[in-house]
Amino acid sequence: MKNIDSIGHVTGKSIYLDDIPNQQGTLHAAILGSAIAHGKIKNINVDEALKLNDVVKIILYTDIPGDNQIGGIIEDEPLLAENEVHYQGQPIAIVIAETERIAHKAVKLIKVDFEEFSAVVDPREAKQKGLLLFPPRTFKLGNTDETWKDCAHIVEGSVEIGGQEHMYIETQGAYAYPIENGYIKVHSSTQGPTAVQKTIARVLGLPMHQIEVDVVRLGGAFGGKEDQASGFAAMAALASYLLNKPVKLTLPRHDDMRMTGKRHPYSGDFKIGLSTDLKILAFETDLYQNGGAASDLSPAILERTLFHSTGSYYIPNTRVTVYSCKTNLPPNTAFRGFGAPQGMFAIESAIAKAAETINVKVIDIQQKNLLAENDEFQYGQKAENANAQECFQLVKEKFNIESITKEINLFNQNNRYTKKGYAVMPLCFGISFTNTSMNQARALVHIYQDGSVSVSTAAIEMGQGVNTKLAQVASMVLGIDTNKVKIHSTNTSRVANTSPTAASSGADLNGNALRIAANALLNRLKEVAAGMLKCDAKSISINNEEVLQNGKPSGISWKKLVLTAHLQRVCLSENGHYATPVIYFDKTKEKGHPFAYHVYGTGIITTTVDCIRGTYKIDDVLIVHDFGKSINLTIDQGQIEGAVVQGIGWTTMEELAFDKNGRLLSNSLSTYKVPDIHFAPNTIKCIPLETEGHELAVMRSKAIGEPPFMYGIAAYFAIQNAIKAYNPNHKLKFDTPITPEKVLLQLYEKED
Ligand code: LUZ
Ligand code: MOS
Repeated sequence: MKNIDSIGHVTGKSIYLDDIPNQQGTLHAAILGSAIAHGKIKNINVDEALKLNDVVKIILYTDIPGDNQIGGIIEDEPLLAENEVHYQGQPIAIVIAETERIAHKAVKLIKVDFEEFSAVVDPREAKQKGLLLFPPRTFKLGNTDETWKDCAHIVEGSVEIGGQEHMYIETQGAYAYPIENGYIKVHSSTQGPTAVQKTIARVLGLPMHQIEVDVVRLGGAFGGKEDQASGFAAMAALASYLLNKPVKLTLPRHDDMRMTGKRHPYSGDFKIGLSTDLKILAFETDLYQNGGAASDLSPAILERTLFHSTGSYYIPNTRVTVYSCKTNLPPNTAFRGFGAPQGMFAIESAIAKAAETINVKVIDIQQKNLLAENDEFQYGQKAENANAQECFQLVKEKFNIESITKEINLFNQNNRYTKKGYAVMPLCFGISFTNTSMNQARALVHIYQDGSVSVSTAAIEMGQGVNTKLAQVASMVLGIDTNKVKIHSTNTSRVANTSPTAASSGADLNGNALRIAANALLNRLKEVAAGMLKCDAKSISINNEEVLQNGKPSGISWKKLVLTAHLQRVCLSENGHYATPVIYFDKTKEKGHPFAYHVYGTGIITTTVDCIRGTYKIDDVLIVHDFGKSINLTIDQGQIEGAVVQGIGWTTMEELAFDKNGRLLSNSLSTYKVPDIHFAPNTIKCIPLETEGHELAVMRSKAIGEPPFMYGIAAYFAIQNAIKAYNPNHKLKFDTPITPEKVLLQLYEKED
């Protein structure tokens, strides 16, 4: 089935936030962000700005009627700066004007006197100075201290892992307007409508039921709108509330890049110990998460790093600690993978360095240590339906890794200034919010008397195709065509207390809630049909919009059945609730069963490096991936392609640059390069692993959003291997992103 949005998207008819027609009298907002990364605000002078025609109001923190606080997990983030600023771009004031242009012009006329303090941008430095956002956490399995003596090889090293700009096509924004009696409606480009509703209620000092948040779809999010949309929506709502007028806020790209947090850069140190036969016996790592100036989602992201710090491997003795370091960068936040990519890069680095030191093949260490059934993770859960080894073996066979190796070696012998390399990345990603309470969802389903069906859930459509999957679930359960099903906007008045659409779990959680609601309706309709046919409801089924009795056509259509039910005063609406069973986590012991299931896969990436220029081309991405029983392989393969390219971008070309004063240098698309179609790999081939899927995955179709991002890690090591082919002195480096500039330096580095 095609993505139900495909026609709308290619004809430009799909509605995004900015396509919502402005009401008469709509005002526009622009934000004054701090010019410096750290300092004291001595004075703010708005006189010149206010003199400008069509400027309506300038809002400071003193205008906030409720709490000046937007911290979602920890209360450490003001909506508008009070007396200090902690990152460049930190919102200080909101200008409201008749037009967007005037609002931005007025922003430039506001004068702020600062006393500038020195900034900290490096997490290791922050850690040394005792600047932590919250206490560190440690996960342990076995006993590393007692194991080192048994290791034949012990290798140590460190990693520097870069962050990543989300670069959603649609920037942050919101449109807020008063309805009546203090009730405010807000359209927000958010993954978390309830987070937006809650934040606005808090900032305005209102109960949540005075605020309705509605989301049709987003032009991309990638985690950047899980939490950070809330502040911007609160600014639009605050202005609307104070002025009793509709207010629109759309961040220009430049503001968005300066003001919003990104994927966390991490620094880290590792120590890995192996036996003579290449079994990893012990692994220790200390990771320093660059949290930025406020906690945001960092506590949850830190947790996912801990969960995934051993990658797809079973390591009987493990000790991992992650510190969340407070720096003068925008608060870093959720980004596809949510801390897992950084953890996995660290373990892959440790394995690569061990292979280099012992002088064996990386894939031999990888394959020897892959998770097997019932292996215990450092968080207590056991691997079930562990497909790690199967995926790895299949990749080797299906894509003939021996011939890839031979071809690359031959190429490298025959080409002096062009070198190829490849690397393999096995994947194991846990599905569920690591915060157990977030794993719940509701779906409101109405069957109208003409037989058409309306569905509302908490799922946000952000281009990933969740609405298409939801329509398929309703269609599969009710036995009707997908064109009978309309997936409506996500709205806090229809579906309340929503978890954000995140953690790859949007389709699982909302799809299961929908399945439950649709099943309840189906059972009611079966009773009605049984009454009409004077038979047992057990003999009734619905298929192709026809009522079947014992599998044979009964002559009753779906339409007729629905109308009859309505005339018999049977309720044709249902609210389904789903809470993932089985999962729990005990933070006092750091043990539990946090994930409903794991997604497995293995990817190979090959690359060609131009050894004169330092540039490179990603050639092929070859994957075996465990989709379970995919209900929409077209959408899932699309997610593989997008995630892989984004993952490659993260490890290769996307370089966030801050100066030592914490000012963002890579603040536009000309200085922050993201993959385009020319950079994208020549081929991305993905073979689905044949499995039965998992019962906790929606219709046994496994979660897809984040896991394939991490295949991109292979691009980094592929390039390292190509550099090694050119420069025999090269010692592996673990410093992402591996930009062409770094490649060039490493190609010609003499000694380490
Ligand atoms: N968001 C969140 C996430 O709040 N908790 C998670 O565990 C998570 N995992 C991945 C992506 N977003
Ligand atoms: Mo996310 S990183 O919002 O699943």
